[in-house]
Amino acid sequence: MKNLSSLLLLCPLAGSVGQAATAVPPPDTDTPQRPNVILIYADDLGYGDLECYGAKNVQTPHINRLAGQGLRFTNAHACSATSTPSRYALLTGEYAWRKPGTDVAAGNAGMIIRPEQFTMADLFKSAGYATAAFGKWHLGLGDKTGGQDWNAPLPAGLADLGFDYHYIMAATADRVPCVFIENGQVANYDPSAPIEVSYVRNFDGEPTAREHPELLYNQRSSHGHDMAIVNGIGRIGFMKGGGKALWKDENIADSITAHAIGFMERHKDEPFFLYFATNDVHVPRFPHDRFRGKNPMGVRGDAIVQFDWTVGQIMQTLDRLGIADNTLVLLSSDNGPVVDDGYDDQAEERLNGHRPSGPWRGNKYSAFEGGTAIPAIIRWPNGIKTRGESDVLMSQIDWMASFAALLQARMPKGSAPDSRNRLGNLLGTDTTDRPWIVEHAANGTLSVRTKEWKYIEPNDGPKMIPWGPKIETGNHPTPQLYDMRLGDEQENLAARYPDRLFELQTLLRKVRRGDEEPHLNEE
Ligand code: NG6
Ligand code: CA
Repeated sequence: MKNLSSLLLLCPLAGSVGQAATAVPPPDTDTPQRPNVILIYADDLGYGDLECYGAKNVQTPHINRLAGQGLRFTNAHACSATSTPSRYALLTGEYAWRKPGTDVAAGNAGMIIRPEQFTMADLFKSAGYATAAFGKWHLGLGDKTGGQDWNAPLPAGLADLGFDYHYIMAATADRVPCVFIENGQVANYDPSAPIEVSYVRNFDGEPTAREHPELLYNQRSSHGHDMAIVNGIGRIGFMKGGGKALWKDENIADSITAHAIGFMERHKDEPFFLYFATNDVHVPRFPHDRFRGKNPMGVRGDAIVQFDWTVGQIMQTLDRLGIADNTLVLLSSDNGPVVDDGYDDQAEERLNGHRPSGPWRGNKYSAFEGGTAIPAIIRWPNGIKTRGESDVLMSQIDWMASFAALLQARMPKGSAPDSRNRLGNLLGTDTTDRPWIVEHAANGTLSVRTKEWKYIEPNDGPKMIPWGPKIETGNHPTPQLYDMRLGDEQENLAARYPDRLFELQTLLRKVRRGDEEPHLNEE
């Protein structure tokens, strides 16, 4: 990062560098300018779901191009096997399992990241970037769970977490309220249809999906999702009102993409940070007509294609605005994949040999690798000279400290406590593996992964997810140790390598305790 620091010395007013300088080439053309950063964060997109990761039944040409012009990571991990904790860790640099209340959030959850915490958006904002969030939020809004008045400005929200602008869904598409929130207020608010939300009881006169499955004209539920009905789809939680503010699931991708493009156009002359979190490929999968019914795998395949289209739109915009070369695009997913996650969308029946988690055992929710192994692709033409593939061991927990290093910015003491600067890994200049990473399954089970080994702590949970999806949890009442050089997690070697087991158990104990910098014996 010598180049970047010399640039910053030349331009002490870092906030004013950015894209304004693209018109005037820097004196040393090898010197990258501070890039725009776009974090494209898919939902439930598995390691094996993209063509460039070996998917056969689905074409993803835009993401192929992105990968072809950058680095594709084959050993990258989300912090948790579900959304809320994974996003919490990504955006704060603190493992969610350290903080109570970070499990999969309801749509009326209060803010899970508190305003006083230093976030990834704060980091960029403090470095002079324009910052924005689009799409899936799922980290709570307002001060208290259930306390929101959705008909008025929310008293606390993303503006308190460093985002200058946001156009988001409060939680997931399968959770009420089914409206977009723009800068702390319901977008396109309809005063004739005041909004009420409850996760406890229904509102008088509102049909539920459980009692009126005949009203589910767009998609039926397979498990759960039997409360409010919006757009002919059953949801989690009860809701009344919304009127013309209610989203149509088929337009969600178009809508968040259009808003993100608008933001890029408005901020093309200054550095910007976009947290672009798609609804695809989470349930309910109900992509636009342009995509629906086209893929042999059914709507799950269509949703992957819609996601690829979205990525293409972002890339095209960067090209059109002339800022692609100095924009760092990092594409990834919040957790592993799932097929049937509660809607009768034929995702399971139509897989046709496709393996959403690629070679890994387990899926979303799981302690096995499929829970947290995710695609990760980075492209930054001005700053990344290495192209191709990298198998460096990587965790999203480190992206915050790595971005801080990229910006040459200091983070306040105590912030991002679990995040380490691994910028060299991201940019391909350093291929040293992170010595260990921690994975977090849906039931709270922790695992330690090194390049060679994986330890899953013992727990009494069931072998399979108990509520619907057919997924191996990875739970076992005794410790599990796998040699990852043998492929995936098949043969438990705990009894054969007690020293190795003990070493990883000790490491996990120290990480859990928050020891300064625990390391493995041989390091
Ligand atoms: C589960 C939902 C599932 C999905 C998940 C969260 C049911 C039966 N299942 O409780 O559909 O919404 O929560 O997914 O309600 S995540 O990717 O946002 O973590
Ligand atoms: Ca998810």
